[in-house]
Amino acid sequence: MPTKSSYPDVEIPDTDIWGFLFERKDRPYPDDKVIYVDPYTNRSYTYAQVKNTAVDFGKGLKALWDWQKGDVLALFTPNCIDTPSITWGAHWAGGIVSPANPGYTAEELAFQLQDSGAKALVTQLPVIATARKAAAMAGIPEDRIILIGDERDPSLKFKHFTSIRNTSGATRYRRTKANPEKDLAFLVYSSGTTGHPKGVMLCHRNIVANTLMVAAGEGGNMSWKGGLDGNGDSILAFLPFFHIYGLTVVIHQCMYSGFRCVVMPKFDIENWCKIVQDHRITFSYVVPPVVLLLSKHPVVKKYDLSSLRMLNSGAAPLTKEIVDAVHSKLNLKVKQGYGLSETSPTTHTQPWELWYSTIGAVGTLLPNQTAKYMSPEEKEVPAGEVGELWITGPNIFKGYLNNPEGTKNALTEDGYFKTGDVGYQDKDGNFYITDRVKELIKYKGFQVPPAELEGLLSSHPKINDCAVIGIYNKDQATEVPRAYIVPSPGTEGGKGTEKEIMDWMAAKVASHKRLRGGVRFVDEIPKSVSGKILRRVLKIRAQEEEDA
Ligand code: 4UW
Repeated sequence: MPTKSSYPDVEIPDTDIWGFLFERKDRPYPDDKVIYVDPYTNRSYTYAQVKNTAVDFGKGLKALWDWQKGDVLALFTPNCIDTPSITWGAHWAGGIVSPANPGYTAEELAFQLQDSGAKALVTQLPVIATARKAAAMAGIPEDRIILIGDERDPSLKFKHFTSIRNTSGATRYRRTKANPEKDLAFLVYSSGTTGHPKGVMLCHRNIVANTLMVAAGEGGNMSWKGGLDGNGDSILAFLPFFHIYGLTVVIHQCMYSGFRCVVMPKFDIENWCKIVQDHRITFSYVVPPVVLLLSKHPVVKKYDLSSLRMLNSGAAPLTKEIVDAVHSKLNLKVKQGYGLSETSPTTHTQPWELWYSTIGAVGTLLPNQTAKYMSPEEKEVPAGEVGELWITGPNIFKGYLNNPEGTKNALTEDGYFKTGDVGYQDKDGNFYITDRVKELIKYKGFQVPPAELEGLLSSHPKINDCAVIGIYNKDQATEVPRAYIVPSPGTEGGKGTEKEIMDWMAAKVASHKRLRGGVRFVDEIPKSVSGKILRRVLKIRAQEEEDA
């Protein structure tokens, strides 16, 4: 029998994201509540400022480029407190937002711009060179590149979004309402269970539902008011806003619930600790390598982290040893959550009171969802036994953009999404993730699609055949990609060729996709009769090497 969430269902209002955040009757906090704060400049946005900025930006989009329902605005920027207003401004104008990793190469960004059909691109000066190159490759005119952040373009070639707000004649435009179920709000990119990045189509209702589901999962433990210094709960947000975890769980949740959100453009351990101390941060969403760093980095002891009430780790497996280490050393509590881009994202989170008693679990199923575990033959396995996790609920995506086959493989006719993750459930409804059946590698929470790296490697003249797998690196609490390579005839496998290949790849991909697990030369790549790479065989081989 499939498991229904033990939470009561939450009521999902029949509105788009704009209506949900900015037209609601039950907003508990006032207009002047500060929501987004830049800790380096102290620039900030209140609720009312976000709303007004978003409306002005949306009007500017309509006036300047005749923005229509379904037009795509791409974002290519490190975390910035302007991002929420830009995002909701595009929604106000009826648009779809497609955020990209600011570490991408021009080729990687151009792929997303083309695939999503982006009409304009928002970026910041430090990454403008890549943005320009990619825009040119994707056919986006330079005058559709918009800057956000504190820096202005001294040559005035690129418009800052604040000037778009003031486009003449813009005031006459009205909001374009989205159909919550039919109209897309976001196109985020994920490799899914196989292959190259795909556009994950998330509609307005997906995000509205998941924001409410996460609020229910936090179980009333957080508040917009009171607390240590009268700011209510303060969240430290360094997880990238282009990734679904930062996008929904941080940006949308803070706005919905009225939490103060202190935004770091980039993670570094010392600044993270300093900001926790100076801003009396009460909660932070993290990934396992950050929890590990907290447990062992000497700089941590210099700061007062006592305001932290809870950390929430997700995006990759977190071990009990790491949770214990950080708790015994710093008295910090860490609970887990789990989710995927395709589930908007959060499907599970550990209830606060169970953070230690169910350590190792990714949590209980959030409201409005049903889940089951399936055998490789797609038969449901009995409760408690290991299988692939399938989930259904209002947070399940609408399919992959222009990819009916990928969509058909991922979604069943009765609405279940096949996560590609393997695990089991205990008798109390706590879910555990133990393995993956999909190809994905996760480096510090970032997706690395092996097929993409294999495609690139295959074009190298010294490589005859190859396969890429993830190797767990205990010292960094993350998987790292490793390539197994059959050299071309006449090519010597060895240190020189290894370095040559690693450097060649490093120049072609974003930093998180580099072959940090090294290169191994082999005579043959193990494959099934149908030619599919047997990654499990390589994983066992890697484990044997490790143990030797
Ligand atoms: N344990 C083991 C986990 C875990 C995990 C994810 O890049 P995506 O598509 O999406 C994410 C989303 C992470 C996330 C969302 C909401 C949330 O509350 C939370 O909690 C803290 C985390 O990473 O990758 C999805 C894949 O990432 C793996 C798993 O393989 C999944 O299919 N993954 N969380 N706690 N593995």
